[in-house]
Amino acid sequence: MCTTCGCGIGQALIGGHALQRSRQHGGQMHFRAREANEHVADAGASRIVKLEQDILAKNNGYADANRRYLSEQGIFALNLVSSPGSGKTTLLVKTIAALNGAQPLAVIEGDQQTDNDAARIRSAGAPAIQINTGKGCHLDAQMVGQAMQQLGLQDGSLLLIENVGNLVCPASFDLGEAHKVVILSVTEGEDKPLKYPDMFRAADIMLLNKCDLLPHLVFDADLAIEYARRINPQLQVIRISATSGEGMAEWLGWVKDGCRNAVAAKQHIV
Ligand SMILES: Nc1nc2c(ncn2[C@@H]2O[C@H](COP(=O)(O)OP(=O)(O)O)[C@@H](O)[C@H]2O)c(=O)[nH]1
Ligand SMILES: [Mg+2]
Repeated sequence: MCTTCGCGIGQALIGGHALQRSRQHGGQMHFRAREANEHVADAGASRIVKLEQDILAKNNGYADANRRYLSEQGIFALNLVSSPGSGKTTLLVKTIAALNGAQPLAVIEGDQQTDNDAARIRSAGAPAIQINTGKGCHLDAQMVGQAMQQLGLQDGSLLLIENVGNLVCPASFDLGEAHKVVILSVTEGEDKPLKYPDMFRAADIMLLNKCDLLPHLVFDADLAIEYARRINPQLQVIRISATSGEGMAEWLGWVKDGCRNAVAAKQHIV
């Protein structure tokens, strides 16, 4: 359970044969105790829903401020979300190398502990701020706003935000980014979009990473994409390999278009 956002508390459904058997074999006392507990749980759940709404409303205020600032500076911000280990930092390092100084950019790294990823980004030649969320399972807009101030972003920059590796909570938290980019790697199984639909609904683009490993795995890439589009029919998909470079040109083209559009939109504001 998430101890910072309280996400999902009271919403769990526990089912299956084992539970039905235990209900049938449970005595009357046990059943009554369950009902009483359920009432307490209902009251608690409604308080938690209110708490969740308050947390998200507060976050949305900070996200709006971030978005306003980003659009006024012509900054294109992407929020990279995925399970741990799908290849976010590797992709960022390769993206920084491919852009080769032609595009001003900066990175905000989110992890529960360590500044390993920020160190990897700095070694690749880009400024990076590490946010450690401790028990927290996601970045929020206030943290990102503070990190943006510390970075002192140049106008017309690309801002790459690597969220905490988690396919659940980061879906709910708007950081003020232009797009959420969900990364699904081919080692994770085709069904993740169905199991974690909120994230695939919240994203505008999915990078199907580690495609270099497909010859060695039992993984149906077409099926994974079909599942993702079942959740989000508008989802754009690029098949990539951050290590072999497959699909990187298409990804970089998409990023550069976004940067150009952000700068053009800024000129409209002024
Ligand atoms: N084969 C293969 N491995 C990859 C690829 N991208 C990342 N990896 C590996 O996946 C592991 C996790 O990568 P990392 O970038 O740290 O993932 P993150 O936790 O999402 O930031 C590392 O061992 C990477 O070398 C890829 O495209 N192909
Ligand atoms: Mg990482």
